[in-house]
Amino acid sequence: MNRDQIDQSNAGRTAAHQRDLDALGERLARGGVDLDAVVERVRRFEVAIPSWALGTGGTRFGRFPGPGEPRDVYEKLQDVAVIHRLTGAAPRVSLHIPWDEPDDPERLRQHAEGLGLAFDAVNSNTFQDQPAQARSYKFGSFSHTDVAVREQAVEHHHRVVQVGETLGSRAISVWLADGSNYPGQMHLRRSFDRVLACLEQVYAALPPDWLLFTEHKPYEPAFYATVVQDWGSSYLLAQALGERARCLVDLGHHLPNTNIELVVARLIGAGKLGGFHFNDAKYGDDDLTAGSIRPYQLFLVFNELVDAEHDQVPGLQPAHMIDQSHNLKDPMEALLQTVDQLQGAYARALLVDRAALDAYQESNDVLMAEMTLQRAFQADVAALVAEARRRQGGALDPIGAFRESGYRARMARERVAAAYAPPQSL
Ligand code: PSV
Ligand code: MN
Repeated sequence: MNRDQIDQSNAGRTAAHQRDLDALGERLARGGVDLDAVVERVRRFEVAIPSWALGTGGTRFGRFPGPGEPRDVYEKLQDVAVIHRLTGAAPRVSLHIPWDEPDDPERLRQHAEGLGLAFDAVNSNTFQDQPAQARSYKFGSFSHTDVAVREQAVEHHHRVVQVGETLGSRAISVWLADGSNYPGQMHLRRSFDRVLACLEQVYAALPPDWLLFTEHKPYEPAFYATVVQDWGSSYLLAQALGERARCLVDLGHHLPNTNIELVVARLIGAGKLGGFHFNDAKYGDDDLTAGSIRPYQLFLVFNELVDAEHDQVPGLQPAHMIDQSHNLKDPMEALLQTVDQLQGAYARALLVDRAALDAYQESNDVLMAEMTLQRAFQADVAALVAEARRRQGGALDPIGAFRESGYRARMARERVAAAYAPPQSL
């Protein structure tokens, strides 16, 4: 994917785009909104691509790989570079270790740099056993009753941080599968204390400019009690660890009907919002494309972020990361669609008339307060987002340009389907 291909793809779309943009600009100006200022903020929006989302995911029933999928971490970076070129908004990769552990981290860092990419948070994995591993995580890692298992898990985290340092990462995301399937199996208080004690060791050994993110999840694989099951437990851990420990909100990690924007607001208020794993869900941790099932919820989450920015809440710089599993869509197309959805939700949140909303809230004008949000949510921001991408050197229509480029077909020829099977995403 080169400059010419993007320019060519944009050329045929420019005239119609300009007309749409002018119409939107005129409509926004009537409401006192400067289109250009909003475009500039959307232009600066960035999100990290997870190394585990470039290959087809799967369910426990099967996986249906597509042609031309990446076979190693270098090919994954090649795909991310294409996504970044098309969107101008995906300059970082979040690596899962050991799934995508590089043989030579320095070489991978240089390779990424050559592609215009860098590394976001590194992810640890103590939810699976690895081939040469001495002890099993079957009954937990940080919460395990056997101190030797806990030590092994802590050691793994030290290694992940070490790899991340070479890559230039500045954070580690810790999601633990630890939990129990049956009442009585696990001591509910002691298991939490053991997790905290292990995290304290990881936190104490972090480089001084690093953050530690704790990620909660209510169930799966543990079906009775997960140790870090909700934002309350995550907050307790982050609070006990210290200033550089924050909570990570994966949008798919909540029980049905949880008000996720309220969770986000609480964490912002407590100074503990570390970042996001963006995705969407209908039932559980479905890892679907962001905005595909509950677009209003995604908008309301961004509304909390923009509102906090507007109030200049100190120290708020949440990491934007995607965590999805693409079982049916071409993973690259699904990621292009996701970046667009996130930019769209952000753009709509920027259109909220905050002064009016404040006034309606103060005067208890329920209907107008709600309508102020809905007006922004219902705005057609496609041209605005396309313009932000164009100014970043990206494509007006990333999926159109991707299909026209024939990239996937070329990869299908070049990446001969060796026996490579990416790890099944959880
Ligand atoms: C767990 O379901 C999770 O959300 C964690 O972030 C893991 O790192 C990721 O999925 C693995 O697919
Ligand atoms: Mn996640």
